[in-house]
Amino acid sequence: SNHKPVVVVTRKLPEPVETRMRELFEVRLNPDDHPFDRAELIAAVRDAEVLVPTVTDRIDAGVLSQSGPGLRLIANFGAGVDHIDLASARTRGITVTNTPDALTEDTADIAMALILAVPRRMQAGAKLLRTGAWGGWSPTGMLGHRISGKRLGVIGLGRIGQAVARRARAFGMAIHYHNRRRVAPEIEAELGATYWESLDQMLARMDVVTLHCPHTPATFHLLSARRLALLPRHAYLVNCARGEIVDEAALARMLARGELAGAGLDVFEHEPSVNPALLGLDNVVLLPHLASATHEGRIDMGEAVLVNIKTFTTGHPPPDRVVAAQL
Ligand code: 8YV
Repeated sequence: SNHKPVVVVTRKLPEPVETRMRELFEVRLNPDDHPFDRAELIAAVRDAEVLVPTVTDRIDAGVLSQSGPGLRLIANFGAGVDHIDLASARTRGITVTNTPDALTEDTADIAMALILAVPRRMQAGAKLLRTGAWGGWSPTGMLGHRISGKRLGVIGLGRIGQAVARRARAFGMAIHYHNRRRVAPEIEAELGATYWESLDQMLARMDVVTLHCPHTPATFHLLSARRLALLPRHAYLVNCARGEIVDEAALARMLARGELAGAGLDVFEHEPSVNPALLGLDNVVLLPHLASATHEGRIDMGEAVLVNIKTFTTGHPPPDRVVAAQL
């Protein structure tokens, strides 16, 4: 048929992605890239047959309750879908897809960069230099900690977790992991990875811990104050997943008191605000949710969204289904 599905895109996407979308669909874009407020989101779910949201759109049950009968697909631009009420989408027969493969390597690169930057004190060193306080090289100046030979605990050994583990192994780290389920023996063998069924027991033995699980009701504050306290004082924490997985206030308190050695954070519990107690610390590297932010990655993400929409709207199951509703 000639019917072009009405696709509402909540944020400005890279030019080539928008051009391709315009060719294929009846598309409503957001040219000035302002984040939609609740009223705009409700208008979007009322009008759209396909909604393309991002992490900044809270598609909760209340918003979905206003959706029109035409809304059949939410094709998320991004991997994490914690901003979408999946149960409510399922109940309403709305399929949800994401873009899991497009950002794996870029996100793993930033996690690895933080695993290097924090123990090697790059933030403190850069500050020393830029404030004119650097007095020159000294045998005891700017000492950090070696990462090779140390233990990395990966929480969530999925696509991104495995890509980080592969990198860390190349840097000489020993890979440990906690996951809902043990991964395939070939993957454990390739990574030389040790499985810990007990997260608590793993935490107590790690030098660096990196988070790569999704944010779900089961992982909210997975690293609670109690669990953070299980980490050795010399341990570092890296989070490129979701801020909500860590009790950010407890983490900030512990870092300030020297109860943890440092942290590298690309995500925060209440983005875009960041716990003020973190801002003054030299033992943390704070990044503005940029782990997937490459020109190439955004094109790949757009491509994945297009494939999911095209497949779905031509009557086939899309490749990246998170919620598979009846077609
Ligand atoms: C994405 C992210 O760019 O994919 C994710 O889960 O957190 C980001 O890096 C964002 O989701 C876009 O919606």
